[in-house]
Amino acid sequence: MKGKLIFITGATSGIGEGCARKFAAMGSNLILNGRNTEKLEALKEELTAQGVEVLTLPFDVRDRETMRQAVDSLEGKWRNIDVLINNAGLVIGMDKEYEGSLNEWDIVIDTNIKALLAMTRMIVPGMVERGSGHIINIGSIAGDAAYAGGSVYCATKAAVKALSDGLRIDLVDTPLRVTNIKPGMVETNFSVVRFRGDKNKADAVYEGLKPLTGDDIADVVYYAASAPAHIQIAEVLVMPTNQATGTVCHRQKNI
Ligand code: NDP
Ligand code: 8X3
Repeated sequence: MKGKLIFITGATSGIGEGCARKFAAMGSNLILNGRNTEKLEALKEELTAQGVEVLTLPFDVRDRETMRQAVDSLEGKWRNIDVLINNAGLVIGMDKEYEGSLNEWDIVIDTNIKALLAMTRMIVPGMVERGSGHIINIGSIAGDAAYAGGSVYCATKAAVKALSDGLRIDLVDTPLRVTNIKPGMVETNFSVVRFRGDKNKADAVYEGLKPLTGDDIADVVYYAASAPAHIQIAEVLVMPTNQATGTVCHRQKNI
């Protein structure tokens, strides 16, 4: 992966940040997206000090026009993206489908589905033209089955599965690869965002078990990206040892 160019959406935290560090450690160059410009610049400084090239591309992935301008602004070698990691995503709340806020769900749907699709639509044609590329979507175990209070989020991650599978079909006559990584519980800022900043509620999600970290998922993403060209890791479901499904896990008192 040395010298390859990796474009990561949502690189300012959690899984995306873990991926940035992992690929940089392996000598890849990076285009890093997120809305928090301060965090993006700090990460750029840290990773360029390790000898890789980093371009920050701050934009809100829900804003298609800004996304278009950002992608169009890429020049020369920065256009030759080898791996697109569609990672930016979130959930807000744990509301019932007949009670929650349509406005909040718009944010979730626009980020998790429409932005992922728009990034794919903008970046993949160049990959097809160059005859190489890998699209890695961060789906979720939540896309496998709905759980209480997860209706809309689960639907968005089911959509990520369908979009990944559909893209794989559309690219079957090319050397391009498509991977859907489906994590279970990963302790990041995800639950803090879900519970609208309530850290206690967020911490309770991981109580009594050892959750995965963003770095754990980055290792899986890297494994898929660095597999030999004839191997397409289509899908990976990865969860903590004490998690069995989206809703079944074992918690102990002293962890
Ligand atoms: P974090 O909250 O730690 O990170 C989310 C990242 O997405 C941040 O970098 C954030 O950056 C970015 N982001 C959110 N909205 C936007 C936006 N509109 N435009 C640009 N960037 C955006 O959560 P995770 O790292 O856990 O989440 C990453 C992905 O992993 C998500 O798709 C999530 O659904 C998925 N996932 C997470 C699991 C978990 O248990 N944590 C399990 C399964 C899947 P910024 O705020 O700077 O814009
Ligand atoms: C995040 C994992 O179980 O909170 O995608 O939905 S879960």
